Amino acid sequence: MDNCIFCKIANGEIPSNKVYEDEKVLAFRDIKPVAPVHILVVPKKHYASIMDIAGEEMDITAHVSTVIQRIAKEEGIAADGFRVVINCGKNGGQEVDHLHYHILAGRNLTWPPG
Ligand code: DGP
Repeated sequence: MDNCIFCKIANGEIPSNKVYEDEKVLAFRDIKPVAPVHILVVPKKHYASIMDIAGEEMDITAHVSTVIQRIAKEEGIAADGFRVVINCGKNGGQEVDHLHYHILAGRNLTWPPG
């Protein structure tokens, strides 16, 4: 999508610190990390948010879960644990309107979030 920063990162127009890539997703390190490990997993297809995925395309969510498992093993964060966050909309604190999953790890994350 025009003028979408994560579309531009996904297609290589804007560089990123890449962690994993396949034909459907790109994972890269967050530019403003809030934890020692802060990775974003982004479907290459533009979905404005989790609410924008049509029922027949929902297999992307299973694929992202598989990618998250793989990254957790490769980053060495599976044993100590981590958090996966999808911010959605205004109250969810979503700033970039292209669906992305935050993987946060490397410190004890508090609950509830702010
Ligand atoms: P959210 O609030 O869930 O929409 O989070 C957006 C995240 O995206 C935020 O943690 C900062 C990150 N981000 C924004 N622009 C860029 C960028 O150009 N490169 C990278 N690597 N991360 C970005």
